[in-house]
Amino acid sequence: MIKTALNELLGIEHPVIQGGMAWVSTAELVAAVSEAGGLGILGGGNAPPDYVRDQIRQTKAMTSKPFGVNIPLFTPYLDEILNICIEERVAVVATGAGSPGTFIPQLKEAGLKVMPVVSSVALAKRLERMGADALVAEGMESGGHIGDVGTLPLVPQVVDAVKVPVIAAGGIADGRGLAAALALGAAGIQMGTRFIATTECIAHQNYKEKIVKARDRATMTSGHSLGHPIRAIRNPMARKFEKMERTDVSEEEIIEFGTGRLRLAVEEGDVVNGSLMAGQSSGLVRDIVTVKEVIERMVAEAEQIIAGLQGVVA
Ligand code: TUI
Repeated sequence: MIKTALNELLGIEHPVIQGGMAWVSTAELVAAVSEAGGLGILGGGNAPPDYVRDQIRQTKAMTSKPFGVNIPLFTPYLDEILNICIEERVAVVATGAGSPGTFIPQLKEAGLKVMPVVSSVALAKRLERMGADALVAEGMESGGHIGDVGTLPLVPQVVDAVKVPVIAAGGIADGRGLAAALALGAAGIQMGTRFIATTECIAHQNYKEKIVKARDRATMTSGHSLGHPIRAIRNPMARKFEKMERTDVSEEEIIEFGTGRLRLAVEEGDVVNGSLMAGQSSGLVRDIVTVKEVIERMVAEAEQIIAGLQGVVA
């Protein structure tokens, strides 16, 4: 049993969170994670409000345990989705890709917990002041939209800067990562990539297999010139995107080229033209197993490591 401030704050058994992933973390995955004692988070992406409400209801039908909804701040439906989360009494609202400062009070008044993803100390401090209940400190090892600081230096700096529980994310896929995160002062971890390679995740089998086959240098970043770097598994699509950025293709054209690529990979399994967003932890993922097995293995491994470390102190 690994118990931190996070277990009580979120009403969960293990301090293990499944990061919200657009098109990937649907009701099936989210309910499985929450049922297994972690916290599942629905990926809002830029999906329309009806889709999000339907996913919330489907998740509720599969689990009575707490779960969250991730709202990326670039969604064109921000107000509607916030209202849906309040109406549906979702336990936790997670945010990403921007600052949720202005709407934290309305969510808290409605009794929801707010757990933003941050990739800098400055934003962590600002959001704690504005009422965030916990913060996910996400390093650039993560998949999808990323910041520019690595997990190992970012997490302890955020821990030093705030009092609320800090959740480490980016580069974590097993019990070694969980033990390391706790050693850095984190109250728990969040993983995305590891949860894609599970039987419950609805992502196409081709996507899951790409993660399992990936080794240490399998991912690359692109989108730096647009101000929104993205990490994904290196494939013809990612290479072409990066090349377009280095030539004089207009920003609009590049954005249009990239639109819909994640969904193409997740739903059609197109590993050539789709965007296989995944983190550097892909290299650590060796099998496709159930969510329960991922969590149980990880917690058992971390417990063993932590107990074994006693022997290192002379
Ligand atoms: O949000 C993510 N990762 C994502 S979102 C996403 S959806 C997408 N779909 C298609 C194309 C592109 C994206 C895929 N991956 N992670 C959380 C995260 N948030 N990482 C970094 C940040 C972040 C960055 C800047 C949070 C706040 C921030 O604030 C800037 C400011 O306003 O101060």
